[in-house]
Amino acid sequence: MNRIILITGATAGFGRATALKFAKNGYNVIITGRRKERLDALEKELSNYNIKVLSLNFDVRNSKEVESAVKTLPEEWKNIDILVNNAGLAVGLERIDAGIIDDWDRMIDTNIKGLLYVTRAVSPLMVVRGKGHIFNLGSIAGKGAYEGGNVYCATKSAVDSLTKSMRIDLLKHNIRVTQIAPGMADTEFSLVRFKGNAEKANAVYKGVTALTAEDIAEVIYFCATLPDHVCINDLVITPTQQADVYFTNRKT
Ligand code: NDP
Ligand code: 8X3
Repeated sequence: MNRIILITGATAGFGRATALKFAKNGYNVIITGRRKERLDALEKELSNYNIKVLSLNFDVRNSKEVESAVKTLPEEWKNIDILVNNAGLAVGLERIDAGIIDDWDRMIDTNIKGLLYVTRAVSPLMVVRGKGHIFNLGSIAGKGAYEGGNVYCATKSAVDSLTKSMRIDLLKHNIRVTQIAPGMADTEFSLVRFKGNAEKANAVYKGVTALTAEDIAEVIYFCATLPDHVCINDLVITPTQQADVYFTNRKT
């Protein structure tokens, strides 16, 4: 059996591009997400690459669903080499005094608790084998706060911190843990953040050549295919026109 990668949030953006990148390079791929029709379409597309594909349809916020999906994996699929904790979202950009509690809950439950549930289910499978590589999708939002980013930034700071502790906890088991912390990337991220308002979403990328999902997939593939003794701990990547969460050089 080829090497196996499990990607959360493979129905769009970084997750989808990562599934394609690894499939093209001979990995068997476990794709996960909530939108079943997208999983089905991607499964079909990935099957063109002479690899095996398995779809798992679950919500990372549901610990029971996550646990059961991983527990009931066919034996040969339990040898997961790479886990990409990618599923996540920002919802809203309200200042703290006007924040919408349901939006806060969605971000905390998905970006922090969901990542923990998936890691709790998958990491013991790596521990048993004494090898593995876990990627966590952080963000430059976890490195610096911005107006209205409050809870989203806090969830990504949590990912930053969890990545460090996961690397320590899993050290003696020979498991690599890498945070990828992107800046502005043109995916469905802003459409989700602005609840389907395309005008607001497009404005985020105005005058900037943003990162693409394929750029991030390329970086994940690079980190994953370095020699086994090399672990990239933390990789911050922005468009050339963006220095950090505050400074962006927009062309008008
Ligand atoms: P997209 O919106 O394009 O994709 C998000 C993916 O996450 C989708 O596949 C979605 O699948 C999945 N997802 C969301 N919520 C859940 C859930 N509850 N259960 C299971 N899957 C879920 O966004 P990106 O690809 O841009 O974002 C991926 C990650 O990268 C996120 O963690 C994001 O915070 C982070 N990031 C994004 C940046 C950007 O500018 N785009 C920059 C820095 C970090 P489905 O809806 O089918 O469940
Ligand atoms: C997404 C990047 O700067 O829009 O995590 O929060 S940012």
